[in-house]
Amino acid sequence: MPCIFCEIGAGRVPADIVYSSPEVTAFRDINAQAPTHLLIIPNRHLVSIADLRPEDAPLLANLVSVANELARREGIADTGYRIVTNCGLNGGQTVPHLHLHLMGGRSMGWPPG
Ligand code: DGP
Repeated sequence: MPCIFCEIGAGRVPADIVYSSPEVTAFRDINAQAPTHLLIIPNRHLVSIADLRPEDAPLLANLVSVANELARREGIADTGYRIVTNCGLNGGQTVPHLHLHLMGGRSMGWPPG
């Protein structure tokens, strides 16, 4: 089975894409948990944040920078937002391709469930 997020990043599976570059793609989560809920992925397959190596620091910076820019574009920058990445079973990760969740547009609780 091909990786669904690799397929979305490559444009072979449709998604509501809000940002695309050679390195990063962002699209709306199919199961949104907030008025704004975007997923920001590296186009290159990495299973999770645990896969990042020191030389991937520019990629991580790019992912966060895109998330911050999208927060501005979505109009949630001033009210605040959450950037989350789930890692592995206990982290609640269900899609094994590194992704940042960008969520905003409502007040969020802490700790998360
Ligand atoms: P996580 O549980 O952290 O691995 O989050 C995976 C998220 O991906 C989950 O919120 C639902 C979303 N998702 C899963 N499959 C698809 C898909 O095919 N398209 C889109 N847009 N989102 C998906």
